[in-house]
Amino acid sequence: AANPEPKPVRELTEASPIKIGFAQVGLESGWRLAHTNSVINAAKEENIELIYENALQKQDKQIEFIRQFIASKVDFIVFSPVVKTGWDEVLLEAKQAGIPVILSDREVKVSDDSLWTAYIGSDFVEEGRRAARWLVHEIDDSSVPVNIVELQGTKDSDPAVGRKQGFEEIIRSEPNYRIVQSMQGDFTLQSGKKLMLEALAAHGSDIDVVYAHNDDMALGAIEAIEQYGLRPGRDIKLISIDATRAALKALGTGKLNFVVECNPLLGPQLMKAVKDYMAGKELPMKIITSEGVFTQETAKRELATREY
Ligand code: GZL
Repeated sequence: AANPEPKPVRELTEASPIKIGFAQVGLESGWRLAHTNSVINAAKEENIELIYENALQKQDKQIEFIRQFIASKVDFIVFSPVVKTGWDEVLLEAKQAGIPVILSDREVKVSDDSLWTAYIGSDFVEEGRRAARWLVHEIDDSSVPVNIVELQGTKDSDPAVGRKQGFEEIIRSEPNYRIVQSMQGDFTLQSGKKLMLEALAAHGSDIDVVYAHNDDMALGAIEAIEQYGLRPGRDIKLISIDATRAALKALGTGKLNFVVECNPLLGPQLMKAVKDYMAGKELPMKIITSEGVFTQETAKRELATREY
């Protein structure tokens, strides 16, 4: 038999539009601000009521907000989990309340994947691979030692775990590459600067490359390298991920060497998924956004049109 006609989840009226509870992870980076704005603007476009809460990168606050959304009987819970684990209990409460959960940007690791309905975001492992592939291609010499400092994003977060894994997967086959120091940051400019000052104190000009899990930490590292008296982008190469305007500008001035894009404009795809679900349509479990890379040559052209 043909697929049965999708049956709307409930009647939608002017007085009772779709209501989403959005427990945002924080406001830690330029990328996060663009992500938040994309979700808020897309909800407005679709006349969807969005309750936005900022959890300041604290898991217990995200859980608290999710419980508030369950109590106020929203139609959907949307969040970007600050870390991968520790969500089973509260997501079971959402499931028992019959409220679907959509993961926007980051994934969770739970015992039962029916606890979340869909994931919209990036392939973080591939982002890490792209960063390393460029470096290997750029250096193109297996005889010189390449000493790398890695600035990691929030511990146990989906992007930090994936970006580390992808980068290591590629440099593993390069015997002259070494991560001389891998440091725990939190995706903020301040953490990038602080960690880079420590790395410079320990290794100084032996550092050839900095691999930062996001632009804000790379921009902090640039400040530290200049404060130390070296030239970022020349004495030490820098690679970062996100591709915010600030990073593209640093590419344009030669202080960054390569940037892998991570697309924060997930709002429209999220609202489409919400409307499809309410119309009774099946949602794909994962919707991976398309994203590219930028070099010093391509940064300037991109800056002319980039909205974040
Ligand atoms: C990636 C996102 C990361 C960004 C950071 O999808 O979760 O969190 O790379 C942000 O800038 O803090």
